[in-house]
Amino acid sequence: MSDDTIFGKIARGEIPADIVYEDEHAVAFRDLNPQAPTHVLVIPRRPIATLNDAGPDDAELIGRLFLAAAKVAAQEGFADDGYRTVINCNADGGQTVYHLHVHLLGGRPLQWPPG
Ligand code: IU
Repeated sequence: MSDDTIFGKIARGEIPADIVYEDEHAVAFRDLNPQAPTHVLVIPRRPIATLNDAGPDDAELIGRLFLAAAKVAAQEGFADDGYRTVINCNADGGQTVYHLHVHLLGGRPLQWPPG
């Protein structure tokens, strides 16, 4: 599957990002327009456009993205205080980049519900 999104380029190392964690399956980097003191995006190296495009074979990979987010939360020092992980899907979900990503937001109390 081809992936010409900016996140695909980051995953392949073609453009720089402020990477805070990476492994064989995932890359986590700081959001350029942070909505909290820490705002990190965790992406799979393998391109999946939206959560709707994930299939049963992606179940483990998606679990790994959330485990990576928890690792970054611990790294950033707010795991015990708390944080939020979220995947936006398609237009009404607010998705703007079509390479699946988990937002990790932390470092301040977060409001609920989101807008
Ligand atoms: P969304 O869930 O697709 O809306 O999230 C996209 C995020 O990617 C959003 O928070 C942007 O600020 C962020 N972002 C980025 O960090 N670097 C980029 O080059 C682009 C978007 I384009």
